[in-house]
Amino acid sequence: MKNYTSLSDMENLQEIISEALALKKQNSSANPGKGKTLGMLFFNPSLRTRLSTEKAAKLLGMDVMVMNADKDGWALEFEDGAVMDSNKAEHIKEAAAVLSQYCDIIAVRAFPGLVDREKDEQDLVINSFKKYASVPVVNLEGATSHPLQALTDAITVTELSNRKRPKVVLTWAPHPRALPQAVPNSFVEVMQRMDVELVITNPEGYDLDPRIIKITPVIHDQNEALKNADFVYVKNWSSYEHYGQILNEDRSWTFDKEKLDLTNNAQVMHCLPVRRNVVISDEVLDSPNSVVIHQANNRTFAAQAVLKKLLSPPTPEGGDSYNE
Ligand code: AN0
Ligand code: CP
Repeated sequence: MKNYTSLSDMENLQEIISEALALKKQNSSANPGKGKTLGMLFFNPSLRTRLSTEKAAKLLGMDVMVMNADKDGWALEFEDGAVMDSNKAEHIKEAAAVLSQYCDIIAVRAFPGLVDREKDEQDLVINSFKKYASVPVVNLEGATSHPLQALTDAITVTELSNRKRPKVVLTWAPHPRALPQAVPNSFVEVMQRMDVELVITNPEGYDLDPRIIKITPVIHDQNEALKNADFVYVKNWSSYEHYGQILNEDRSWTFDKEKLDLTNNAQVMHCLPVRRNVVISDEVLDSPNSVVIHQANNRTFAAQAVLKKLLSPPTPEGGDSYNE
């Protein structure tokens, strides 16, 4: 594997889920990361991604350097050919090349602006690192995807499912701030690669990118969609159609006990951070149905499996080489 910036970088989902679960059982591992350094750049806040990825790297024997790039780094210019006479002090070309001298893997978090859809879809920060770094790049949540969260979610469903083809419902929930579509996009993409019955439910105007939805059913009646669900993944996102806007804050979409009662005693997932009693009620989050902490724990093993794969020597057949 050359990079992990999108789910499509991961050819064999089942293999990497098994690897992550084996690493989870193992507790410690051989040290494929000894003498190697992971550099993490955060352009936005994080709790889980930052700490679970650092922990994963250390479990593999790696050294870790973390920078809050938005606060501590030079303001970066991403435009090719820019005349840099304003507030941007450093070009991504030098920044990525220099980081590649210090790090064996570079991991980056950079949220979308949620104003200009075409611009966000270029995922400029992650893709520029990919273009100008000479080492593998890992997406720690970019403008349109969060593949490490999605791998975690696939691992969690695999681990906790007690039936052959569980019904998995992704439901929108209200939130006071405009949030990206990255988490639901990646969740849908990864579930489409699993043996599950996936249903998406959201209010009118909140349909995700049709290129992500593909043939997955979208039901605008939440109560209808929740029927017989074995897993419910709750998440807010801002409108894709009316890009970045909050069209409604309808609290009738909050996932509470009444909604849970419509399901097949579903296990309730959320990537966290979650706003209690807006997105999910206290009663549900504090009930045995909530698996959000179990899910957050799995972030470590997802990251460990991905970092391990990126550290493994290129295969002679090519494909996994990252030195071309
Ligand atoms: C972010 C989001 O929805 O993409 C990060 C989630 C992992 N959430 C918030 O900003 C609250
Ligand atoms: N789920 C997740 O990515 O959490 P953080 O934003 O805290 O990293």
